Amino acid sequence: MDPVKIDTEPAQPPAPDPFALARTAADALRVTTGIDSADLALVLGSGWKSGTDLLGEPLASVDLAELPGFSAPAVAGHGGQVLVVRTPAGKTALVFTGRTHFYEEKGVDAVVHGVRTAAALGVKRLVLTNGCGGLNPAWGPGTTVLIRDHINLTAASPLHGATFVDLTNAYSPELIALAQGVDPTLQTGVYVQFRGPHYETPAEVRMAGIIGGDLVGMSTTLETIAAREAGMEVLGISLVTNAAAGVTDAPLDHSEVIAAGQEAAPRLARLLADLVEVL
Ligand code: 8IG
Repeated sequence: MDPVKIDTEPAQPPAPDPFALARTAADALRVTTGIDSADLALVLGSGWKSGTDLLGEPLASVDLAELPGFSAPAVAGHGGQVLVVRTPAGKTALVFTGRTHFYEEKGVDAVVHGVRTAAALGVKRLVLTNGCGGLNPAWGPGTTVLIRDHINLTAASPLHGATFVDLTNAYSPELIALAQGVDPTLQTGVYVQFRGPHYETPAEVRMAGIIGGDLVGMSTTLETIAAREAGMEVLGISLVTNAAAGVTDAPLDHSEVIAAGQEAAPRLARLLADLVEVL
């Protein structure tokens, strides 16, 4: 008997190499902005958009959606440009006013595409900011905390194949010291990334504390891993926009997050401006 013929699906096109895609995006940025390379990159998370205000001389602004491999932001209150800024210290900084989150289900390569694009432009120092929930009741909404280490609970990695990247000093002790030189009141904490987009249950927040976490959020750790693979130094800064679930009796809502960011805005802009002067 003849073997049964099965109508097979057409073969999937090969997945694009994420590093090649980042080089393409870097080239597009060179063409549209006129820069050849950059020294620093900043990623502005929830509440941090005012961080562009005092950084230096704006040279260019490009919608991320117009660059290869990027897409428009998914969340109200999240931005979607990359700015090129000349800092007072004469450095060229890329400022991403939005990011792709893991919960958007575009894949981990999409989450770290901005980091890889920055690396392709020669960036050596990366500042990752976020808005997050705080476990420490003393860290009320508006508190900024330097990330000293992370726990990645997404069960995902941006690395492909047997790429064994050391994360011992994932958050540069040298950059933490520089930041504390700018603001000696800055404390450090361990950031725990959950997948989201739901906030945690109180039991999950208690677990995060038991395993060593101080902050809970939905970003940053995958970007840090990709940055370390690329050899960049990372400074992570969290804005506590809300007490994590169960830390107080109050329920969480997104408008509270936005309000905390607006209230903290001038202080965050000052902090980032002071930071880029020493980075
Ligand atoms: I802003 O409480 C912000 N982002 N996972 N939990 C998590 N992410 C957050 C939170 C929070 N607040």
